[in-house]
Amino acid sequence: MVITQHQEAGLLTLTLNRPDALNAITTELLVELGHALEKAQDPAVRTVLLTGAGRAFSVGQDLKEVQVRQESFKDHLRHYNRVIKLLQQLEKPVLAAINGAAAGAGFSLTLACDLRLASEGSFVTAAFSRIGLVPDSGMSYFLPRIIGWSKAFDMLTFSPRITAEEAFEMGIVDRIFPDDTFQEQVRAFAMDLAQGPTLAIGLTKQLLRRSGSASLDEMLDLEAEMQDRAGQSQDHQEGLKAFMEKRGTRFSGL
Ligand code: LHQ
Repeated sequence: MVITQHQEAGLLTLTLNRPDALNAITTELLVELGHALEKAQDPAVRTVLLTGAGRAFSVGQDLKEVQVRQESFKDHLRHYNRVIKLLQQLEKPVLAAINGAAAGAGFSLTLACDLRLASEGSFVTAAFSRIGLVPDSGMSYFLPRIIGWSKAFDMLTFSPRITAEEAFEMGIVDRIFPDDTFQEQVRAFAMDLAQGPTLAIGLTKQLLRRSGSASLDEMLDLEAEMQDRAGQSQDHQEGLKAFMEKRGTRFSGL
């Protein structure tokens, strides 16, 4: 298996598991990741964490595999695009834990997640321009939305290595944890999130996704629709009750 899966309470951790190849992405890896993300639609999964085994998150497309490819890049990219859409469509928070280098489509995978947690020593790089390619797997969509057009153009044109600290300052990375406690701190963060009001968080994610191309009128209508759904949830009842009783919440994600 090139994707390992571990479920603990509501937290599903998916690990890109080709550490000897710095988790370079193969078709097999994309197919397995797609299956795992489809299964993650199960309501018992309340948060998904995507990370890499060994010293890298992922160095992107396995450039050895792509040299012996049978299909066009356009055809090959359908495997990536499926995974990117699944990450976005999941109605629950999806975290990327960037434990080392995230390059090319490896970086794209992290951008399709809702939050990026980085280890101090990690870095990200677009990489595509260095081999004469254009960004893919959603990078040209997400990056300008996260950091703005000019900064995105700069990163995509020059492909510098952006340290975790620089990425944090640019808004690419949302949390940085020390290398030696990275795994424990990521786990604690993700477990905490998995016990949160994940139904409402999933609906919030949908709202943000739709706001990328909708008008204010459309968003106001959609907010009202989503608020209706959230308002009927057990989590809303629990939130209200906990507030009245002046105690902590025990959300179920239902
Ligand atoms: C690799 C790779 C790699 C194989 C390092 N493949 N071996 C999809 C499909 C269709 C069209 C094209 O687009 C795509 C999406 C893409 O992702 S295209 C972009 C692919 N990725 C890259 O171009 C990144 C290439 N790698 C690098 O720039 C560096 O390796 C980074 C900056 C990621 C890491 O640098 P270092 O930490 O200094 O490591 P290194 O460069 O020494 O690499 C270690 C080994 O890993 C080395 O092998 P070796 O046998 O010499 O130890 C590299 O050849 C190998 N490796 N990336 N993508």
